[in-house]
Amino acid sequence: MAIDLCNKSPATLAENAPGTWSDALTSSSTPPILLDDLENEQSKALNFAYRATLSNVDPRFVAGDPAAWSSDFGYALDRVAVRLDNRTNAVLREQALKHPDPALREQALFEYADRDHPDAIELLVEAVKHDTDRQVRWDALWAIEKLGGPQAVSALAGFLKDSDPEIAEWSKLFISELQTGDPTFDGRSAVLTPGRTFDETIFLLIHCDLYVRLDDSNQHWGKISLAPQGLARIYGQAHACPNVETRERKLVIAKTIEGLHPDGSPHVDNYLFRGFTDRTRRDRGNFFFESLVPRPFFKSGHADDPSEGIRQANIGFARHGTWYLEPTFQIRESPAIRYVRGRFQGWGYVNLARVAGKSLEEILLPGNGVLSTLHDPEVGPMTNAFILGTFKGKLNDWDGDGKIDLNSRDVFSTTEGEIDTDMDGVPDVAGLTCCDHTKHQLP
Ligand SMILES: [Ca+2]
Ligand SMILES: [Ca+2]
Repeated sequence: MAIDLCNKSPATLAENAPGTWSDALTSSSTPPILLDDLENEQSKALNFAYRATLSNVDPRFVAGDPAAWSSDFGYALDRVAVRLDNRTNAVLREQALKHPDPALREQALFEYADRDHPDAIELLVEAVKHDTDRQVRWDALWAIEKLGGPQAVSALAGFLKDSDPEIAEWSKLFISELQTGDPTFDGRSAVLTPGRTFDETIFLLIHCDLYVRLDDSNQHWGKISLAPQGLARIYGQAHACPNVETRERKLVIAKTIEGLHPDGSPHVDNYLFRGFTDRTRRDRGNFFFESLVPRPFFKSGHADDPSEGIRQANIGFARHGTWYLEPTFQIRESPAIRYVRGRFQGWGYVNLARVAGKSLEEILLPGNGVLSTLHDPEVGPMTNAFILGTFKGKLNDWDGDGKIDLNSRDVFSTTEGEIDTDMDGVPDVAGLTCCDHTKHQLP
């Protein structure tokens, strides 16, 4: 979450003197959108009327109840937590562009951006320009959006005509979010893959901060910021899998970890969420969803490693945000979700003995971190990480035929979140939502 605070403090703004939005955006490829040009709903959603007041009045006039605006636990922890990644800035810059592993290049980029250095956008632009991995490229674009401001809009504009249509569309989308709060998309058409369990399989980019309680005093906190590919490697790559008829109250997040099972098969870990969705607007839905799933908790802190014991526990997780519908993509006469964004929060266990003194290469391993719960007599006291972050997902053209693929991604889940390896809609084992570790144990 801290990267979302970067570049926005009064001190930073005073020092970098951004001037006016229209003076800062002079390129014809990204003409400035003025406040007066925003739709009423957009400026309301961005709370501009409130923020614009802040510079002119004593803040106490507009503050009111601090319970409503200064209770963000993540931001409170961010102020006091020490970085567990202690690489120097020079090492980060080097690894961001040159590390052979794309997940570690990306991790270095996000860590550098999280430190709020003035040249962070420059470094991210270098990566988007030259990296050979498209995920590093679109994740770096997202980090630029998080840093925000007109400098970010100008940087993103450099990729509007990228030869990779997803890079070009992400740039367009992020620019629009920074200028108006709402996404915009390109004009491609979409296709449905027949015979799939889900109407849509939306690949999610997830960024999070793990705040680790380092001892019982509650006075020492560590922070690990995970970029999307590093998070996917440890906890699994997630896809949101909505079906039109049920999406406003029920959703499967299908997750797979690669490289965990000795036989090379993906480790499947599916989460069924339920919740509320506000549908007062035709073009979008605001949602708050929660999951509560039975899981074997590995006391080693490593998925599938039973060496320190296992406890069956119920793991909770919350996600909330907004999805946007695309009227030109129709599924059974309803518009498809083209884009989703939001925040999530959960609990985890980091085995500190297992990560202490290790390099990031040794920590960023498949399954090397587990989700947890506070509501279990054995697992609860071990829980030491508060996990919170943001996610974004848009539909992509995955096979490069020029058409956006609504549901072509392989996700191994039934509509109830049960594992379905052959994707025929029938579960492998009724009620089983996470791979059985006794069949896939680590060597
Ligand atoms: Ca396609
Ligand atoms: Ca099946």
